[in-house]
Order: sequence, then structure tokens, then C-alpha cells
Amino acid sequence: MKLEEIFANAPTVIDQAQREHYYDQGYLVFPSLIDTETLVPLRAAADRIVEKTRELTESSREIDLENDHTAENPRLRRAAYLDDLDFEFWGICADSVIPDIAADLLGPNVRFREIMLNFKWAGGGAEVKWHQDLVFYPHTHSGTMQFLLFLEDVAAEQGPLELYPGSHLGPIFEHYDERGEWTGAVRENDLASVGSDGPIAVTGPAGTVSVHHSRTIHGSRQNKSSQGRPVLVLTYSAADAIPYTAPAYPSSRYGVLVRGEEPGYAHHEELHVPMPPDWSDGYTSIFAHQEDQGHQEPQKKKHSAGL
Ligand SMILES: O=C(O)CCC(=O)C(=O)O
Repeated sequence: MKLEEIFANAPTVIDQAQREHYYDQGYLVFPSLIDTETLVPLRAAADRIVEKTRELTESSREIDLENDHTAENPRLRRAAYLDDLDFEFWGICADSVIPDIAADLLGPNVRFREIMLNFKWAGGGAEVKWHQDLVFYPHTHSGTMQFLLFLEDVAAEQGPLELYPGSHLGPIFEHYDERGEWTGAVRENDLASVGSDGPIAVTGPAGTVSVHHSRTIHGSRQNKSSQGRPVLVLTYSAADAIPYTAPAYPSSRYGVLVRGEEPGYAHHEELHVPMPPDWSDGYTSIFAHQEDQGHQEPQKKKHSAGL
């Protein structure tokens, strides 16, 4: 949908000024949006996942572990496929104010893409290098978005999400290094050309929700504090944005329509997007790719043609 078509429908849960802020600045923040009653069962579900990982000695399809994870001292970087891992997570994806906000920003027809939990464990939880989400999952237009929901309070020293306001209006950068190996991160010399005012950090109490545009440059530092920083990461797409590539996390609900109706058409935007590697044989996590490339099988430019 074109922006003027999205704006032609009155928003239902946010106001027009917030919509305009999102499209001008590439993000919005809703402090304490989700109440404690809703957070408590989500935290319990996250705890159940942590308990199960005590059996793991290495990362699995769903769980990405820090290198120093042990049964006694579990340290998770990410759990993906949450909607399949625990019954508790689908409600926040489909029956909450979050998909309503997505519909106010993307147009009435919205698809669920994925839900993950980035733990950012206390005492060194991994950084997320600067990146643009659209480069991980190019679509026929840039109408995809990522929400973060804080399960606990997030302060500056816990490695909060940081983003460059307005960067979604700039170039879409390569996330490969000079040798053509996928790093999942914007190159340093490209970053030097972005936003002279620098990034802003998104902090706030538990229940705070942020949302950013698929082209907004964002990342987060290591968590060197003594408090973990568990956040739910939810992504959605406008239903008329068709993916060019296989999803990283094809859970059983990937692509399910959570608001509106099937549009019956695809919308295209003129975009120049570098294609990611082919994820159809499996994906670990952004953390694993951004880690020292020497520890990994490098993922070269090998693209999938399927959806
Ligand atoms: O967890 C974070 O701070 C950043 C999340 C993110 O950008 C991602 O997982 O793609």
C-alpha cells in the first residue's frame, strides 16, 4: 500500500502524529504499554525455555547459546520459533495491541513473520551490530517492521536497543564484508556516513514497546551490567509485501494474516536491496553471524529464489 492509502484510514490505537513520527524518524516508543498482568505469563514462559536449555550443550535450531553456557549457569543469546516452543507466546503476536499498531502503520492487512526472545544475559550478553532488517528479508516493498517488548526494565548499561533516527530514509547498505562474506552488519565506513547526531538508546520500564522501520539502522551493545535484558522481538509485514527469500525462522505460523484480509495483490516499491544468503538450509542467529567470522562456516552470496 502507498503511504497516502495507509493514511486514508483513520488509525485505531495510535494517533496520526505518531504515524507521521514513525515515517519521518523510522521508529516509535510506547513506554509501559503492556501491563504486568500480560507480562507475568510471558516471563514464566521465558523461564520455561531457560530451564529446558540446561540439557543443551550446543545451539539448536531454536536456541542460540552463548559460548560459556552450561547446565548450571544457562546463558542464552536467543530463542526463536517461540510461537511453536510455548503456547504462551502466540497471544501477544495475534491478540494484543502490538498487531493493532502494526496495522495502523502498515495498512489494515498485516502478516506475522516471527517472534524471538533476545536474552542479552547479565555480565556480557552479546552485542547486536548495526544493521537494517530489510537486508535479512527483502520484500517487494519496505513495509516490514520489528517490535521490541521489554520483559524487564531496560536501563542504559544493559545494552538497550539503539537506532539512528531518520536512517530509514538513507541508503540500504551491504551486510557483507569486502570479501563477499555475510556479516549481518553494516560496514564501518558506511556507518560513518550515517546520522551525524548519532544514535538514540531506547530505555524504559518493563512493558515498554518500541517499533522500528525495516530500513532503520539499529543495534545494541553488550550487556555488562548485573541485570539481564530479555526482550521479545516480533516482526510483521504488510500483507502486500511479498518476500523474495526463505525466512530465517519458518515457524508454523510464519506468514499468517493477523489483521485484515488477504489483499489479493502485491505492492512494489523501487528498491535496491542486497540479497542475503539462502537461509532455507537453516539459520543460526544474527549473533552467530556477527561473531568472529573465523569461528563460522562463512556464508557467501548464495541466494534462494523461493519464498
Ligand atoms: O536485541 C536487540 O537489542 C536488537 C534486536 C535486533 O535488532 C534483532 O534481533 O534483529
